[in-house]
Amino acid sequence: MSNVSLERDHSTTPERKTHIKARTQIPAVYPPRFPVDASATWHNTDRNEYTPSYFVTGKVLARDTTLDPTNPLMYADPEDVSRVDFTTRLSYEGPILFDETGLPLNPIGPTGIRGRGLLGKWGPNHAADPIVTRINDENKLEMIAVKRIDSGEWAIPGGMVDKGERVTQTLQRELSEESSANLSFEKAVPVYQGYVDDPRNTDNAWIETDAYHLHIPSDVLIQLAVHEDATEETEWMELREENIDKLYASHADLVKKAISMWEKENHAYVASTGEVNK
Ligand code: RP5
Repeated sequence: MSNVSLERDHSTTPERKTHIKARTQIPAVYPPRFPVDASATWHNTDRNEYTPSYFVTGKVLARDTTLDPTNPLMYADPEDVSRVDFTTRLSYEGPILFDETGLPLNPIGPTGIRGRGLLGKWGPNHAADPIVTRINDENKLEMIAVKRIDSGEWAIPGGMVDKGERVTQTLQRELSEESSANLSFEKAVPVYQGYVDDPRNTDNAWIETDAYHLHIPSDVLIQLAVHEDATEETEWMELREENIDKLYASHADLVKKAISMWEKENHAYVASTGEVNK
């Protein structure tokens, strides 16, 4: 264990990340979250008054890699956190902090639920998000989007980084599994690395992502289709403001950042209707 200090106080630093869904939303199987104020940090939370439920799903416990180390379907840490080697676990948010019982602490602050919930790893759970855009026949910017089975929300076709996988491989694999599109991300533009405001996050397990943007020429033929049990629907979604704002977790922020970088690079302007002006 590398650090037990709780001195970092994100509430007063300008880089405090969005932490709304991780405090106020829950997947259907979670117990209610203990109420947590928007300004709450580990620094200013009274541990005697803060008494959230502890929750981990049966699926996470059953997928413990130590139960069957050679089985590729196993992805979760053991429930006993003292068996996890945190020296090799990277968080993009800085050194991982721990509470007095050895549980890693969400780098942005309390979430109102302890344990891992639906997340397999104690601490950061690494994901990758492929933002694929093109300009459609109506001169509007559009993105490959998927409708998630768990929440019914539209999202970037992202997913978790598998053990030993490079992020560019995850981007290609997840896009293909969720939308059938097969594209290389070797030349994609890095957009964001860090904490994601995901409704599955807990005090002790959270998602961090690597988001990349790939803008493809309009004449590249791409057939979209849902395959595997990953998503309900997939489509080219026009990047109108109201579509972007409804995206899952932190995806609206990721897409907005990708658009703004693309505008600068291409001396272009994308209107709130998605229309591209060069
Ligand atoms: C989000 O969860 C990430 O941005 C990524 O898109 C996604 C990964 O989880 P799964 O799609 O694998 O459930 O927070």
